Formats: sequence, C-alpha cells, structure tokens
Amino acid sequence: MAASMTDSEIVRRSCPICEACCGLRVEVDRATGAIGRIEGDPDDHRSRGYLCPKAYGMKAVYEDPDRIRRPLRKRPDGSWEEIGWQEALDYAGERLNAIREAHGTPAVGVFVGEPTGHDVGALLYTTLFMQSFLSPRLFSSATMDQFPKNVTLTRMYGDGEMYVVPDLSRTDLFICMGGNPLASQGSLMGTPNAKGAISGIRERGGRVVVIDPRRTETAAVADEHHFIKPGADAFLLAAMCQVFFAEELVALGRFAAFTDGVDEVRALVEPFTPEAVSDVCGIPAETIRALAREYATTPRAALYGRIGTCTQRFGTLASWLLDVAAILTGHFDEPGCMMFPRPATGDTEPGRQPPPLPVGLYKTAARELPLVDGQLPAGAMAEEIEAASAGEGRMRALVTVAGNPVLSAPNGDRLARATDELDFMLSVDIYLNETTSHADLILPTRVHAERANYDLVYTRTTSRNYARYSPRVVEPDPDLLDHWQVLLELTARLQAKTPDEVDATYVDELIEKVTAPGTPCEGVSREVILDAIGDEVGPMRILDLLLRSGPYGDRFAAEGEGLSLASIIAADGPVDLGPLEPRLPQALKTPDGRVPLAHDYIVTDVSRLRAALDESADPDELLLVGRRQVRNMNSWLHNARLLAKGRNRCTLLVSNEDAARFGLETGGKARIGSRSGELDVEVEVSDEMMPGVVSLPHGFGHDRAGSKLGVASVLQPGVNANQLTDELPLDVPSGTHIANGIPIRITAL
Ligand SMILES: Nc1nc2c(c(=O)[nH]1)N[C@H]1C(S)=C(S)[C@@H](COP(=O)(O)OP(=O)(O)OC[C@H]3O[C@@H](n4cnc5c(=O)[nH]c(N)nc54)[C@H](O)[C@@H]3O)O[C@H]1N2
Ligand SMILES: Nc1nc2c(c(=O)[nH]1)N[C@H]1C(S)=C(S)[C@@H](COP(=O)(O)OP(=O)(O)OC[C@H]3O[C@@H](n4cnc5c(=O)[nH]c(N)nc54)[C@H](O)[C@@H]3O)O[C@H]1N2
Ligand code: SF4
Ligand SMILES: [Mo]
Repeated sequence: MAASMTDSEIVRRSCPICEACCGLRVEVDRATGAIGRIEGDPDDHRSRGYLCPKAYGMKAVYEDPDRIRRPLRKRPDGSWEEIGWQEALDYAGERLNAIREAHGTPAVGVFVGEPTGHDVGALLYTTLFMQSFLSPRLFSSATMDQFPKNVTLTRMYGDGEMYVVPDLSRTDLFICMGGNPLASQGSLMGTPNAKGAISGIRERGGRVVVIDPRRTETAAVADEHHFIKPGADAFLLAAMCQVFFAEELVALGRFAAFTDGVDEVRALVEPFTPEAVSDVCGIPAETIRALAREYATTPRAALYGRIGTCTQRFGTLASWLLDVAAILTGHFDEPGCMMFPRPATGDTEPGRQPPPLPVGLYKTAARELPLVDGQLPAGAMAEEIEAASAGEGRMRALVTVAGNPVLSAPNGDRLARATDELDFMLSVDIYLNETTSHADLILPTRVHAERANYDLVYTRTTSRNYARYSPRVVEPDPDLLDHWQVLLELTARLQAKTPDEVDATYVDELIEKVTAPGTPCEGVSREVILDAIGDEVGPMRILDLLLRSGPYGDRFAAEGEGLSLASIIAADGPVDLGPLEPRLPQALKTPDGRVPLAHDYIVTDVSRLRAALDESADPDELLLVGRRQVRNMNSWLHNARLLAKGRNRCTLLVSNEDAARFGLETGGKARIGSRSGELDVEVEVSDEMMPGVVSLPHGFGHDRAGSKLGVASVLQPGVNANQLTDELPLDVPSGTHIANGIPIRITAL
C-alpha cells in the first residue's frame, strides 16, 4: 500500500459526503497527519474509480480553520468562550434537565440534520439520545426530504425505512420524476456514477424518460423529457393508473396473492383520465397515455421519483402512486424494476421494526399538527418556540444535531428570530453558522476524516447489496469527541446514569431484538453475544452485533462463515453482496402480512387531489422549485474554497417567456416574494425552464451576522431560498413541507 512519499499511506474508504458512497483512495502522511491527494478507487467494484469534486470536501473540512474544535459557550454579551468538555457536557445536562423538570418533557425539542446519515456513530447514538428523553417534539430534515416515502412505506409494507430503489443496471426503461441524479448523484437509488449508470441503460438499448419542470442535466442524457407543472405528479400518476385499468394493462402477477384494495384503487383513479389531468400537469393527454402504455408493456421498467415528488403539495399521494403504478403492472420487487435492498445490518428483516406509533399521539401547541410516525414538520419549530403562538406549552429548549434549519427549513428568518425566546439552545455541530450562531452552547465533533464509518443508511438505499467498513484517515484530535461520545454523554446526564450503564442497556435491548423468537439468532445467549462483540463501548460493537445477526452474518459462531465487523475490516473495501433480489411477501411487516394498496390513511387524501383538479392558478404568480448543483452539499460545503470558487451559483433560472413578460435579463436582478418572505436574486434566463416556473438552489444565504464562514460568506453568499418556503401549507398526510411549487411574485429591479 506504499504510495509516492516515504511515510505516506493510502487509506481506502467510502466518501462520506453524498448517498453514492464512492470508493476513495486517500493519501495521508503519517508523520504529519496531513491529508494528500484524494482519488477515485479503481478497485472499488461499486464506483470503479469514479468520484466527483465534492470528494475533496473531506480534506477541506478537516483542514478548515473556521471549523469548531472546542466546546463554545455564549457569554451574556453574545461573544463566545471556549470551555472544557466536562464543563460543557455538565452545563448542557443541567440546563436540559432543569427545563424538562420545570416544564415537562415536550419543552425540549430536537432537530436532527442530514449529515448524521453519514456517520454510523451519529446514527446509532442520536437514536439512543432521542429515545432517552422521549420528547414528542422531534424534528428533522426528513420533513424537507423523503418523509412522504417513509409514511407510504410504513403503511404499505410495514417498514418506513425499507426503501425501494430502481434496479438501474438491469432496467430497460427508467422514468425519472423529480430527481436530477446527474447533479445529486442520485438519492434513494445508491449508484456511484449516476451518469454512467443512466447512459448504460441507453447503451443497452433501453430508454430514459425525465419528467421535470426543468430540462435538467439528467434530461440532457435522456431520450425524452417532459415538463410538468410543479406539484402535479400525483395527477399524472393517477392518470397512468387510470389508463392501466381502462386498457386492461393491469397485471399483478405474484402480487395478486398478497395484495388487497385493487378495486378500490380502480375507483379512486377513475376520474383522473389523461384528458382530465392534462391541463393541470401541462402534459398532453396523448403523451400521458403513451407513457402509461410504454411503461406497462416494458417488462423491465423502473418508475422512480425523488425530491420533486416528495417536497410538494401531494408528496404522499405521489409517493404512493409511484408504488401503486408499479404493483399494478408487475414492475415492483422484480429485477430491472423497483426493488428492495437487503442491508447486512438486518434493519429490514422481519421482526426488526418497532410497532408503528399511532398518528396524532401528540399535537403541536400552536397549530395542533399531529406527530406523524415520530416526526413533526420542521417548519413548525418557530411557532412552537414563540410564546405568542404556542403559549404556556411552548418549546423552551432546542437541541440541533448536525442540522442547519435556519437555511434548510421553511421561513428561516422566523426560526432565527424565535430562537431568542428559547431558554436554552444546544448545537452539536462543526461550524458556527446561520443556525448554531443562535445556540447557547456548541459541542463540536470529530469530522469525517477522523472517524471510522459504516454506510448504514446507504446500504438501505443501494442499487446493489454491499457492506463496507471505512477506516479513519487520520488520527483524531484527542481534544475532540466523536458524535457518539457527545450523544452518549448527554444521554447519560439526562438519565442520571454513567455512559457505560446507558450503553450496556442499549446493547442489551438490541440483543433482545436480534434474538427474538423467529429470528435466525433465536436461542443464542446474551453471554455468547457479549463475548463475541467485546466490551468496547461505542458504535463498532453494535455494528458487529447487527452484522453478525443480520442476513449475511456469522450468527456469532466462533469459526463461522458470514459477515462480522472483523470480516468487513479485513476486506479493506466494499463486500459485494450481490444484485437486489425479490423480497416480498417474506419481508412484509404489515400486521396481516399483505400489501394494503388502498391504505385508508393515504387514500383519504385523494379527495384533496380531486378538489385541486378544479383550482385555477393566479396568472401573475410563478411557481418556484429548487435545484441541486454538483459542487454544493445542502448548506455546509460552501466554506471549502476549491468548491466555492467561481461565479455566483445561487441564481434564479427563468424561462425566456417569463423573462420577456417580466422584463428580466441574465445578470440582472429580480425581487421575488412569497407569503413568508422576499429576496433579491440574480437572474439567469434559460430555455431549460418550463414557462411559469423558476428555479433557485437552497443552502445559501451565508451573509448572516454571527456566522464564522470566512470562505462561504465571501465566495458564495447567495440568498436563502427557504425564506420563500412557507411553513404553513403541508403535504397533509406526512406533514412534509412544500419546497417545490411555491407561488411567488416577481419584479425586475
Ligand atoms: N428549499 C429547499 N430546502 C431544502 C431542500 C431542497 O431541496 N429545497 N432539501 C432538503 C433536504 S433533502 C435536506 S436533507 C435538508 C438538509 O438539512 P440540514 O441537515 O438541516 O442541513 P445541512 O445543510 O445538511 O446542514 C448540516 C449541518 O450539519 C453540520 N455538519 C456537517 N457535517 C457535520 C459533521 O460531520 N458533524 C456535525 N456534528 N455536524 C456536521 C453543518 O455545519 C450544518 O450545520 O435540506 C432540506 N432543505
Ligand atoms: N451535489 C449535491 N448532491 C446532493 C445534494 C446536494 O445538495 N448537492 N443533496 C443530497 C440530498 S440531501 C438529497 S435529498 C438528494 C436529492 O436528490 P434529487 O431528488 O435528485 O435532487 P434535486 O437535484 O434537487 O432534484 C429535484 C428535481 O425535481 C424537480 N422538481 C421540482 N418540482 C417538481 C415537481 O413538482 N415534479 C417533478 N416531477 N419534478 C420537480 C427539480 O426541477 C429538480 O430537477 O441529493 C443529495 N445529493
Ligand atoms: S458522488 Fe457523492 S460519494 Fe461520490 S465522490 Fe461525489 S460526493 Fe462523494
Ligand atoms: Mo436530503
């Protein structure tokens, strides 16, 4: 493994920035601890040498002088002082306990952000932390992301985390709705080199169709692209289903044996003929019919929807109808279609899912919004904090873990202002930014290069099963704690126990789960398991426990075949666990082991869809959608100079027609406003945009006072698109916000 320099070494690991988890070769100088070149790993069977510019982010963040390296406490005058870990953790524990005792558990709220998904320690111990104080005020980036999917998966298959992904390497028709994998590298479709995978479909003689209000980078490599009006996907999908019934294209195949509700679905979609939805979608009826026929009659076809189909007014119905269309036509859980990965940690094995929580067990104080499957809408945080909205039952403490809701959640200004009313705010984060600058205490953590990892979430969303351990690249800063340590220490303080006691209970509960009756490890004793996984507190022995009891595990046999932490460490790269295979009905966790195609909770919302068919749009309004760009990662990678340099990327794309109508030109400025805010933006006229729709990326707005983002604030300040995202309207069943299809007004400046 020797590289060019004498004491430099190559570490093979997966990239911790996006869902693709590409294999990297990272050069590190052992003598100085410096990170050198980062290259794609040609020996990684998943990514085969591919990487994107963001891979450099791991080095950039590690080296960033703006990164927080010691706990910071805010002084009464608003300035910050560094304090020791013991003092910081005790202070956090005391404040959270005091608020909880005085005002009850719901007085403390938590917001969990996206980067927790890229650290196994953060994932396992954030779960523990949240379980430990049982506050119902749980918020996360999910309600600005895939939550409609989770809600649908829970209802239909009994497991909200059992994602269904397109089997890209075997499909002959890929229909991509509301996703732009060429920029995002694909989400819920774990495929490094998305461009290669999509082009590969065409090279095999297959076809790619993109449905998006913008002619995206993905559309540019597709065979066909159709503009769709934002928020109209549920209409289009309902119409496709109507065609399947009307033209006798329904073919349930083996699903007939375990699927209920087909006739109910037939009745529900009946009014949504292609002619009836054509205007509201902005797609000719004949195009819809042709698409439905092509999909139904192509044996290996994958109908995929992402952000644009989730964070919109009918996110749950669109997510549901994507699956309904697939099931009705035999394109579900079959090779080349939409399929379920089988993670090695056993997360989606029968028996592993906690029983679903009744919806509405808790209702927010301000708007009485129900807690849905353990989440409240992220945009409701501000009103829950404000005494004027939430009164006595208000949220008085907020903990953010790797989240930046002032930029990522609706109406960031309102949230930023509301934080002044909090009695205490704690942020577990690596930057002093738009959100954490409002905290009373910031607890930093080690960063990606300093920690070992396992792609826990992304083996649930991969297009080919794998397991991978990634070693840390550099020795960690001894004065920094890891995510899991911070969260375990906090949990211990909330439970008045030692961290070791908390961890032992956590492990015991997991042991009980993996040895439950009917599971492959039923009958393996606690002693055997503890002996096998060792006594080192932390995420790695838990990972070992999950792997060994998982579907490919060694089941704790001393000399057994099968996966364990030791075996994946020894592999020094991804372990290939084969192509996705059909998993239903065995993997179903619904109460009766069947698929309720017309689940009551979801289909109740069809009346809202029907009512919307008759709505007419305000001709002076445009609809705002988002977009992702290769060199951004939500809000947190703009402080990496190499990635941030170049022209302003936070531009508003406007169609030629709208530019002419509103007197706008490229390089000029426009003022755009919604119910929740107003922004001045740079305009970029583009024939990529559907007339009536404009596009602005999120994650910018780095010029707020109080942040310490020396590069981002100068090179890519941009504006906060979520100032225009209204916190009030929701995708009703899931409580997800509408970040795509925001009605706005525009004027040239
Ligand atoms: N308008 C609009 N809004 C959107 C979206 C959209 O498409 N349009 N997309 C939504 C989606 S999909 C998502 S996932 C959310 C993301 O929402 P968030 O998770 O709230 O936002 P991020 O920008 O990812 O910010 C992550 C935070 O984690 C910190 N961080 C980064 N790495 C680490 C680490 O290793 N450890 C710790 N402790 N902290 C770290 C960063 O400093 C930052 O404060 O945004 C959502 N918001
Ligand atoms: N480079 C980069 N990669 C990322 C991220 C990043 O910030 N930067 N973020 C990561 C995260 S957290 C996530 S969740 C994923 C998201 O991954 P994707 O879902 O692929 O994200 P986007 O590129 O935002 O694509 C959303 C598309 O939906 C379209 N759209 C908007 N409204 C509608 C609508 O109503 N209907 C339809 N059909 N389309 C619509 C938009 O024009 C846009 O092209 O990306 C991940 N990867
Ligand atoms: S595509 Fe994603 S995982 Fe691959 S190198 Fe880029 S940021 Fe990393
Ligand atoms: Mo996301």
